[in-house]
Amino acid sequence: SRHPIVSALEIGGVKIDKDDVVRDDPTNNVPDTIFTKLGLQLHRRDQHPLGILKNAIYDYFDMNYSTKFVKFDDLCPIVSVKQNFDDVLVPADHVSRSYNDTYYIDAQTVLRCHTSAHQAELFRKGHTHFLVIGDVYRRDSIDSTHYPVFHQMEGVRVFSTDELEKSGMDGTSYAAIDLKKCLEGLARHLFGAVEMRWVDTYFPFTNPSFELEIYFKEQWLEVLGCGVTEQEILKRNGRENNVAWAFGLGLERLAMVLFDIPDIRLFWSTDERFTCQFSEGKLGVKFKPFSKFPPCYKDMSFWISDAFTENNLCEVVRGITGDLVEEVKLIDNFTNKKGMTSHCYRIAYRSMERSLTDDEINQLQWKVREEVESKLKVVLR
Ligand code: FA5
Ligand code: MG
Repeated sequence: SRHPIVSALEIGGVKIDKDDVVRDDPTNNVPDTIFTKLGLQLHRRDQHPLGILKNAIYDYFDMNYSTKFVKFDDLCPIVSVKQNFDDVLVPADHVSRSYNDTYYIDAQTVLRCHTSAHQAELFRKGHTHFLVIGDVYRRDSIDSTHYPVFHQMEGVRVFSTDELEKSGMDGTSYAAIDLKKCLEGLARHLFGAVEMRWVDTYFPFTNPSFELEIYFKEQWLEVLGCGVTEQEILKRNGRENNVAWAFGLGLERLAMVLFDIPDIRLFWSTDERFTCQFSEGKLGVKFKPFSKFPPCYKDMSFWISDAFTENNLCEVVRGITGDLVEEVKLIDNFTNKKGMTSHCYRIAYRSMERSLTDDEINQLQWKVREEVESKLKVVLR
């Protein structure tokens, strides 16, 4: 493996023993491939595109606000279910809480799926202007813009009652306008001119809520979610009379646009031909692909069972192929007269670093077929 296999590590003052984490516990769904990512903290490397981007965002906030945004980039990614979900008002039946979407260490402990997991505690500590940067974890689909470990930056600003009064506006409208201004300014700071648009959306912890999309490679790419903080969160954490905004941005997504990085797997590459292209403080250097290797496609059809989910499929594929898988895509889906449903998935294999042999790919595909059948209780066709 290219990554250090750790058995014990300490992050943000919390000690984690691998033997405690990866064990035969039905409430634990953290595979080894994910565990080995803990503690790597790509966002704290000043030469890495994510570190360069983080520092550029820090600069923007330092330059534009007289009140300093306090920065946290070393908070432990292992958090309680309460921190990750309850504290930000995620309803008890929300899909994001499921074992299909989130990595659970045990029934009460998860790998944070967003940096919003730290909002409540930082409000309680009295912070009014803060940024939280960290690795976050999600069971998700596989393509060039999704990876099960990625990085987010949370930004939160609490307005003083004084400022709100002076504005003469209602607090929510005032905060929403200020939030959009702040993030549009950030986009200009990072990109200069770029095509972007706001989309209304829903988050349990903000109202109203928005997403910002940037036009990249002939598509709209979602780069962040944000909104005006739900009053209930402020109230519970000692800010009864305040109004606040919050955003959570996907660092990889922004870095892909900024540095022209075509595939999210590259952020994990230790290949010098990747790493040597970036240097501290240099924003927007365009990445030059060291060579283009062709993808190889393999299709696989099976009758699904009720318990089948695409996230489970993706995890099996990722577990076998590691970063050699580029995309897993449903290309056919039908139900026969007996009510049996068939799915056909197309798997794209491609290495970012070398060309793969037919033999190598065929062997991977056979292993994938075997494990998909045995682990996911589907019937191959
Ligand atoms: C959130 O995670 C909210 N916590 C953001 C937020 C914070 C909203 C504060 C309001 C207030 P969402 O699930 O949409 O939202 O993720 C935020 C961003 O993370 C996305 O816009 C995207 O840029 C990035 N992202 C999401 N999933 C992935 C993934 N699998 N791989 C890479 N980036 C991802
Ligand atoms: Mg989203």
